[in-house]
Amino acid sequence: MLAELSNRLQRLAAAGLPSQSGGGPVAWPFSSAVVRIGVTGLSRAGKTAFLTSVAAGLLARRFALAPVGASEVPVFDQARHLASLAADPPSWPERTNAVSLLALTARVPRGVLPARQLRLEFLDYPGEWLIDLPMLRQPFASWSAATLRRLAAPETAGMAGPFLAFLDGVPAKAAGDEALAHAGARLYRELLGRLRDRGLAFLQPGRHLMPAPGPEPPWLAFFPFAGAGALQALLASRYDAYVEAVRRDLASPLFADVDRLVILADVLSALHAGSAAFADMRAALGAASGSLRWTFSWLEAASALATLRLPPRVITRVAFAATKADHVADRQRGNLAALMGALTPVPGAGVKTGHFAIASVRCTEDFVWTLDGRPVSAVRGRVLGQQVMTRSYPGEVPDRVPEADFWEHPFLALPDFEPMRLEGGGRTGVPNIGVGHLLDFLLDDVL
Ligand SMILES: Nc1nc2c(ncn2[C@@H]2O[C@H](COP(=O)(O)OP(=O)(O)O)[C@@H](O)[C@H]2O)c(=O)[nH]1
Ligand SMILES: [Mg+2]
Repeated sequence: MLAELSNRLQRLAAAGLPSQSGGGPVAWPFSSAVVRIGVTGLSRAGKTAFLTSVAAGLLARRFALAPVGASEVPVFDQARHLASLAADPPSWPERTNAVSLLALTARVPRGVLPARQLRLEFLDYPGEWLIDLPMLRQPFASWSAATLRRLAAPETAGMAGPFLAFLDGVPAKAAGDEALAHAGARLYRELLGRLRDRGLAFLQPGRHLMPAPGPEPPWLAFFPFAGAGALQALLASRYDAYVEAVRRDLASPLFADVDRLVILADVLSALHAGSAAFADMRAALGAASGSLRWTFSWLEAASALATLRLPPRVITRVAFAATKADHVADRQRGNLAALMGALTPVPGAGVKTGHFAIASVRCTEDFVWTLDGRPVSAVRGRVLGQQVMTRSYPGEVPDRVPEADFWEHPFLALPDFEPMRLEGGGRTGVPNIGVGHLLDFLLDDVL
């Protein structure tokens, strides 16, 4: 316990740097420091591509992959992901699930002081799990009411048919029957999967879509229900257990030690998916950003003291990044970053916030395309499995949340581009847009 406490104290002192003073270099008394960066975003937002590119870039400088010790989090498989990108023809890293950890170290020179051992830990954390944050402040009854209200909206009501029909057949005072609970949970989970495939993002509970590793706990078998009998009580108790697990997760060293955060979102695909999906992504980003405000209650602070553990560190820097920005030309990327800014809530004072448009793994080059006699800034690249170059101009990226008339002209689908060929197996890094800029923002005080 004491060793753990002193360990955490040392980490706090060494790495929990800027915030209060508004940033700026801090004199570090210790000869080693650990900085943990959470990288989050919904499935397909581009987390794996981002981490692969970041790691390749840092490895090409003075960093080395570090052992992760006795960590219980699976290791981010950098070598395999980079090998996919370096293959001929290049392919995208395989889909990954749940959490993983990438650790890198370097000796950082410090002028007259002795060089310091810096350890960067990047935590690949599913955004689906952060979308559960608002549930922490909602009892089962109000969560159910809000969720059922959203499902009844015209955009989703059609897809929700089987689940809503099931609910219609269940009496409000139904008995707490296990088979019924499971049938409802299964229908609800299938519905969440369909809504996700439609491009919707604000889907709770997130662990239905992105289960934690290991056997499924029985309390996952719940669904929104507005009744008032034994079934309602059973579902409510499961909901409470679920929320408790979310709370534990956030307070665990895994997430609680994160002091910087990168939130990735595929904003361009949301523009293509249409206004409902776009509004939904905005709600999801708002929910996930709740983690920035995550602070311990007094009760938790007291119990932290009692167990000699420090309350979690506060997140001091956050980068919101729109990914896959190589789908639009350079001229549009400023708008994309501005749009990302318009979509994300302003965190509290003391949090340094930046908005970016990045491509972790660049696939295209810019070129001027003459469409209907008018020159437009477009991009071209090789589509997966094809030999010829494909041109693409999905549309004009708005620099703010679009007005209703924007949706009258569809924003086109993004082609599945193949990554650019890597030189030397990626040993000199991965061609990208804006990743270095983002890292400077995130780590300029420690690098
Ligand atoms: N054009 C382009 N596509 C990207 C980029 N990053 C990711 N993608 C695409 O998005 C998919 C999902 O990315 P991935 O990193 O696996 O997302 P994750 O589920 O958040 O880990 C990839 O397979 C690519 O097709 C990028 O920088 N440019
Ligand atoms: Mg992944």
